[in-house]
Amino acid sequence: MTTPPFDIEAHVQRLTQDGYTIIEDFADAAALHQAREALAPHLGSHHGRNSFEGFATERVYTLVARGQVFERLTEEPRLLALLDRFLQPGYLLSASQAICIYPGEAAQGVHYDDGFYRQPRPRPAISLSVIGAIDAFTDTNGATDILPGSHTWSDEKIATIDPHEAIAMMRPVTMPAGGAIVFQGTLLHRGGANRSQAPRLAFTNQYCEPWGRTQENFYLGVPRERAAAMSPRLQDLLGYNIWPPFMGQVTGSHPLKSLEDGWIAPVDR
Ligand SMILES: O=C(O)CCC(=O)C(=O)O
Repeated sequence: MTTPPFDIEAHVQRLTQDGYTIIEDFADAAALHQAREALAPHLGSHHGRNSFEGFATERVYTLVARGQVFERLTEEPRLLALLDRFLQPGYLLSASQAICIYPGEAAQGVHYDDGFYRQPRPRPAISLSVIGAIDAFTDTNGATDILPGSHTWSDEKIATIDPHEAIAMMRPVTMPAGGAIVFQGTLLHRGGANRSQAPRLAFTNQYCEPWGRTQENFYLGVPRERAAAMSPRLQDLLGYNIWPPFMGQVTGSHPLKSLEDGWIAPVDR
């Protein structure tokens, strides 16, 4: 079976109009297998600490540093080509995690991913998110629920809409294993309730404008040797670059210098 060519303009149009788009063949079977293997040691030991993380949900943070498969998924060329159309050059990886929603989990609170930047809406998204299905997303297993078109809503509309009406407008993103939804940081959504008998495993990354503070502090979370071994594009996404004229400098130097062998912070000399 041949895969249809990637129609970037159609994806850009859907992201612009509806606030989301789906790449059905985002990860192939080999990548899914590698993702499961890489995640296995980290799953089965803990649950979320609050209703947002999900009491019957397991999250594995700093995913980008937990296996080469996640490095590849983080810099997937079609995804980056889409992000290039919405975020300024130099955009950053803001969050990277696996989310396993177990049977019995309730639906998450409705939210939008760039809400913590606290800038008035309507406005362009400050981040974009990708959620990839390692298990197929079905009507019952906790598929992400989205509210199409809500990326354009004002603060007032979000504050005043009847919550029942908003929830009635939501729809689950059903997609095969390997599919991924890409959506604007302004789109209302939630992790769905898992009413099935099996877990729902997904990976998700968020990418933010180059001037924004990232959710995860990857300088501390990703070991320096691991960051040094990553591709230049990933190093850039992790913040090892300058956003002109000098955001991101390290004691007056380019941050990539800090990944060189034997580098010691000059403050100690
Ligand atoms: O797991 C999901 O489907 C969505 C999770 C989510 O939106 C979040 O944690 O911010």
